[in-house]
Amino acid sequence: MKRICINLLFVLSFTAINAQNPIVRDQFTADPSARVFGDKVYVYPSHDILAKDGQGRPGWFCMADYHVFSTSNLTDWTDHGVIVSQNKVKWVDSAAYAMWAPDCIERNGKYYFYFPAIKKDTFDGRGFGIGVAVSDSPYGPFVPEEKPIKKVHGIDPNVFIDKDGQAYLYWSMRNIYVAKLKDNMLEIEGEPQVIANLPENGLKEGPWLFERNGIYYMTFPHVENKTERLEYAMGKSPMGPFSMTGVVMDESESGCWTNHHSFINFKGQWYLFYHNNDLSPKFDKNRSIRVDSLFFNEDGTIRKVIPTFRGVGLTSASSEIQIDRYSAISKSGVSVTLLDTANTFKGWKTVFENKDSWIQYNSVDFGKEKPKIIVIKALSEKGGDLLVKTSNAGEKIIAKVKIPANKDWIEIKLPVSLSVKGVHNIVVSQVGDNPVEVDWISFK
Ligand code: FUB
Repeated sequence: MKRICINLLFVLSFTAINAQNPIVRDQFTADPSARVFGDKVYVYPSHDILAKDGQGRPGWFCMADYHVFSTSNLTDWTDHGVIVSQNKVKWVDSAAYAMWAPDCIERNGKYYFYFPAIKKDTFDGRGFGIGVAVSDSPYGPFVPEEKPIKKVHGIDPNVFIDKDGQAYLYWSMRNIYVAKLKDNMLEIEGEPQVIANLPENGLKEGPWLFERNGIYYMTFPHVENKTERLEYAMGKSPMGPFSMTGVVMDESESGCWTNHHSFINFKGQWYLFYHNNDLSPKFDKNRSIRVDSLFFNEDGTIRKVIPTFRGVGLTSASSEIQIDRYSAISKSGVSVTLLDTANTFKGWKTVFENKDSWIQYNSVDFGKEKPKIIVIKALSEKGGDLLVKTSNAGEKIIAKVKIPANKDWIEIKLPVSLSVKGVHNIVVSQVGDNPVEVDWISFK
């Protein structure tokens, strides 16, 4: 009976979340460490919350626990709930709310979750330490070690296991440090070393080390100008030396001061996970994680990633397609705004203001069954007209949609005029003179 209840609780803690950027829309998430375990991608982010009185430092990051999210298609994400929280770890000062950027890695069937937090005074002085919690599965339950890792003082742990089986721990505290991990994955061997040849001025943090074709990439956020951008250095060994090579992602347009990232190769494609303050435009300590595709040049250098709203993965035609997470947009006449500034978790809407303005949303999967009905959630005070068409494989009209005059949101359903199967890019354009707002479109 006890086991049935526990299993039931576990299932109830799942939350399904859809794709596009940001990938988690019902809570704030930051510092995404993505990992491929088996045939799924797992993301271990920090969990920003809005601080209440007495929770940590006012106006600053506030984080009490960690969730893990998983997906098998990079579109449908599952929230597995809380895996570690500050009040369940003996060495952590649970008044600090400083469970900053974590990482997780698998070794011999065990999952090691590394996390920074502020220590209680009783543990070798205050300040940030890095702890480990261990589990038999990627989504827990994780059991935290009683003490933080000895001789490691800092934040943003990252673990890399080389082809010869040697594991390395990287972390930051002004500089970026590295140390070999012992086989138990819980202690370091020898003394931490500073990674040399990285920029001397401007904060560096959030290291992420990966290897591709014999090249070791030391990647990290760095404040070269006013806010963080993602940079990288290349080397021939996990401990360096590395040579500074370039920029993976420029500073965010939103002005979000931090960025923090990870790289994965999933089913032959490289992806960059990072964060921005999409759901909290006025307070950049409440962030949201994103993912975009990443490509290399022939010489192993990384092509700069331009952040997108569309993100990655296919979007099912039968889901509520958020066209405001667009792939392309006309130069004028159309804009994207929050549906409700008092509750940003409600997402965004597309506002068509001028005739001929348009928005394009790529990779909609119509599957094998041709849809018969299009549904559009829209609002147009004077009544408006939209055209929905495919943009790849020749432009074809899917539906002409008349939006009746209405002061409130309504769902308009009408038959589609084109049979579409498979994956298509779609374009929605304004063909009438009156403004129209769209929340989502869907095909049944
Ligand atoms: O999330 C708190 C801190 O902000 C992280 O540890 C840094 O990398 C930065 O993203």
